[in-house]
Amino acid sequence: MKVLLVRTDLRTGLECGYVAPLGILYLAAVAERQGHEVRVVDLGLFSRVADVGRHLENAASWRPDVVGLSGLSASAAPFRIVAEFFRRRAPTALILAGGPFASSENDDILSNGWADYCVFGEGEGPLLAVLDRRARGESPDDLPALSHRRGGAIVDNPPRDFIGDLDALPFPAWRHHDFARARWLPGFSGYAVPNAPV
Ligand code: B12
Repeated sequence: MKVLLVRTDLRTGLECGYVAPLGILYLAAVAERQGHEVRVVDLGLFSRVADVGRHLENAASWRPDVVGLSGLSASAAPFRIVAEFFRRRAPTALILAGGPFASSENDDILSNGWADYCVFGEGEGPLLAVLDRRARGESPDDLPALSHRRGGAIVDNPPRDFIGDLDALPFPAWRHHDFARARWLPGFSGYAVPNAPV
């Protein structure tokens, strides 16, 4: 599967400045380990609208099978714009949302049609399970840690267990990070308490 992972937090939108998108770099690493092709677009790197547009156009022309969107709640506005962009420019792609915004405001995302599925909490297991189902042409509707819209209602599936052995995870796929633009690397972790208050 061709998997495009997009960080929707724009550079200028947040108070504390740029931090590397650790979550989607972990997701890129596990997806690549399973043999999927991955591209990452980190909108946090760009402050010019023209650059954002160019990178999104390039990504859409790659024709991803699955688009994974990641962002903070503070970035709801760009999240919406990016989601609507991929609905138009990659109409056959499945759109999956994860990270803090999708974990806390999945009903907003799903009822507006900005994603087909929201993942809450740790994303590695759910992402691989969705890719596996998608590759086999099967529905991910019943997978744990996912929510989706059915009719007028939002269906929240039960959560997954936290990852038991963090050492089994590959390192983040740093080759997707643009070190020329951003050298600051975080040394934090939210595993087992994803998206919980600091
Ligand atoms: C460490 C940390 C920081 C650090 C570094 C952050 C970083 N990006 O590296 C510092 C101190 C700099 C920081 C700053 C801020 N933070 Co902070 N931070 C955290 C903390 C404690 C852990 C984040 C982390 O590194 N997780 C590890 C990575 C690997 O996990 P992850 O990014 O969540 O990704 C996983 C899942 O979310 C999921 N996932 C993510 N994206 C996607 C996409 C798809 C498609 C899928 C399927 C899954 C998926 O899978 C990933 C792998 O398991 C969390 C609380 C927590 N326990 O999660 C708050 C948290 C993320 N921060 C928060 C906030 C508000 C901020 C600030 C906006 C504060 C401010 N006012 O400036 C800034 C924004 C910084 C920025 N530019 O991103 C909120 C976000 C709330 C929300 N709903 O948006 C959180 C959740 C805390 C809270 N509950 O209030 N933060």
